[in-house]
Amino acid sequence: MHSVDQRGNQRLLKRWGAALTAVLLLMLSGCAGKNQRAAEPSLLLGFSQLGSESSWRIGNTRDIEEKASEYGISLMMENANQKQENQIAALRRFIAYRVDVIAFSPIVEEGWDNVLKEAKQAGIPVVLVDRTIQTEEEGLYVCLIGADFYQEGVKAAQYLIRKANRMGKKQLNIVEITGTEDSTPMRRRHEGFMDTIQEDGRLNVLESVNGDFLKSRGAECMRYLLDKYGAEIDVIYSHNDEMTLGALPEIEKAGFTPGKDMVIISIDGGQEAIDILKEGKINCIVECTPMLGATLMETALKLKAGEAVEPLTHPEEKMFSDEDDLSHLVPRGY
Ligand code: GYE
Repeated sequence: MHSVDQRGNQRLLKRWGAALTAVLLLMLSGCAGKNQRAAEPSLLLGFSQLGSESSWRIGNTRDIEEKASEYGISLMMENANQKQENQIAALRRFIAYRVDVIAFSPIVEEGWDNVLKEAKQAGIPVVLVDRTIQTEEEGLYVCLIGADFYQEGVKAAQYLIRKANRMGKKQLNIVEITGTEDSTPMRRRHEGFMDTIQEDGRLNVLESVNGDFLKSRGAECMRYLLDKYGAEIDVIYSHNDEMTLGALPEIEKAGFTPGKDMVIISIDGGQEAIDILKEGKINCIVECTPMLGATLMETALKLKAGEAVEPLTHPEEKMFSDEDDLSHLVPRGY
């Protein structure tokens, strides 16, 4: 026989026990859910990065890695160290691995048909990031997420026309240091610039040389141009910050003040170049943002779900120059 008190205590214990079991079960099921999610990510994305040639590229790689983890996407990232053959090999590994979506930043525009046909046969959608490609066959990739490089060239030229007006000169001699041969940004930044300055009789291009988007090559190109043209050079149009950063010390070593004796125009807008723009040694930087990761992840998720995606996405881009108040610029993040 139990007393009334004893029965009451037992009932209380039972109730607490049940509550405790429920809480434990809930916690366990929560853990299982999490483990399950970690073991089975929503999507496997293979991304072939072209290299590590610039702070733009390093910022782009970091952004894609960060956004993949934010979106719960499992990322296979491969770096091709500036070689197309390494990128093709990476794409083949992604196909063999049967990833859900392939994305890559093509180093050059031509030469992708075969490997992309293999991806198509395997039923794996391909997204181009940053640069585009030329193919003989249509439908070898789904979409492109990247900047409007032609417009970047136009903006650089429009700045120069305004600068020429302010300088009041009859003629300005330009040297151009271009990016990687046969790459989209090299081709379009050149075309946009040339098409725009064509309308202005004062602007004269002395020579275009190839700097491969590299700082060391930017310095080499600048030494060559200074040897050949010296004080004749009024303007340097460089296709990226890295080459600009290589060229500036050479200009100074040759006895000229960049930003004053020579107008310096660059593209990208990484922190180091922006700081030099603020010092006055660069006159204008056309922004090219490497932050393409979020759009890539959203696109990949849509493709996995069988939804339609935008065939072309250009990020919004600004310009920074000696025409602006740059004191409130937030840190660039690359
Ligand atoms: O401007 C340059 C990088 O393709 C937009 O490649 C990219 C370019 C960028 O190496 O710095």
